[in-house]
Amino acid sequence: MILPAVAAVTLIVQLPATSASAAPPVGGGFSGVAGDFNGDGRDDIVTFTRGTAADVYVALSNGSSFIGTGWKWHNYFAAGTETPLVGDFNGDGRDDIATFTKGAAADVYVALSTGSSFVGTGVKWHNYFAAGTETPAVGDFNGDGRDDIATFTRGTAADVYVALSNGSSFIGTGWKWHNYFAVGSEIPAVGDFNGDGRDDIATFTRGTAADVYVATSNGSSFLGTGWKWHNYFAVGTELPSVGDFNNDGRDDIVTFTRGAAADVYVATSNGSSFLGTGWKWHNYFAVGTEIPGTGDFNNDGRVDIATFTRGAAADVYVATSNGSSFLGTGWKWHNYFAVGSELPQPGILW
Ligand SMILES: [Ca+2]
Ligand SMILES: [Ca+2]
Ligand SMILES: [Ca+2]
Ligand SMILES: [Ca+2]
Repeated sequence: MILPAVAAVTLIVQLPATSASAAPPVGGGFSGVAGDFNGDGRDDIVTFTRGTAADVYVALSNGSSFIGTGWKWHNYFAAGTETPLVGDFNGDGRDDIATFTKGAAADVYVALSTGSSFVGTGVKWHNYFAAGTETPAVGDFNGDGRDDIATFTRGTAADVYVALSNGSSFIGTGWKWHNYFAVGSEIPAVGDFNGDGRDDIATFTRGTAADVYVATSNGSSFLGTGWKWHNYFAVGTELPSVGDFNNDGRDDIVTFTRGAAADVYVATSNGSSFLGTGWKWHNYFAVGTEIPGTGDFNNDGRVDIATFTRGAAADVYVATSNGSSFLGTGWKWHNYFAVGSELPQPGILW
């Protein structure tokens, strides 16, 4: 048991920051939305080593920093190249973790948070969901307080399937909630964009068109085809995500240019479209190939942003929302978390 763990740790430490960040991340996508693992209202951070060690570490927010180094909450979850995601699957107010094997098996496992660890090894919540190279996602699509799972086939089929949580498993196989959404290599995301308590879906075309479409949940399907909520957002290869940045109950969208500019733009939802073009909320955040994400880390109701340098430095920075911009440059909330090429959440990874 010790040998693989030691070998994996050694490999991670030896990876230089540049090559670690440049490595292809997941192949399937990470939403970039944080979880509150101890249920105190402040969003926390988690990192998955994957590989043979498959360790899961958590650091908890105290409102001004993430505390805990080497706090292992699970010692075997999301092995190999599985895709781990975060959500409150049993609706107890503490966010849990799920992992999707994808491929031919397409199994989905969940480990539930106790507030200080994730319990359960090999607890299968679905035995055929997000097959092949589909993109899984998490959200409460029927608004019952338990997070459910969705999967986007993308490509030419562009189907979207949902399986609903009953608190101990995900129910439904082949429940198609939309038959043409997130086409080709578009980037899908989940959020409650109209503020009715049910999570909806968005898709970002990126590139030169940079269109953003939304389909809203009615509790049993996603409505709307070609409903364009923004016509120029997340241009080129920018990384988009979602969050309620102004705390009006409707989820908004954010995009990170990264690179040398490292600009962060937001467009806010009015319930039927995203408003604002070129509204820069931060002018230097998530530099180069850092991994950004969103979460309400100080529990003031406004969703903030975080960025992970990974590599050998493994620093984590946060900028907090004041409702119209993100405040803080160089506010380091953790100095050693998500080392090498580990997969942190919140983290937008494509
Ligand atoms: Ca639900
Ligand atoms: Ca909704
Ligand atoms: Ca909002
Ligand atoms: Ca906040």
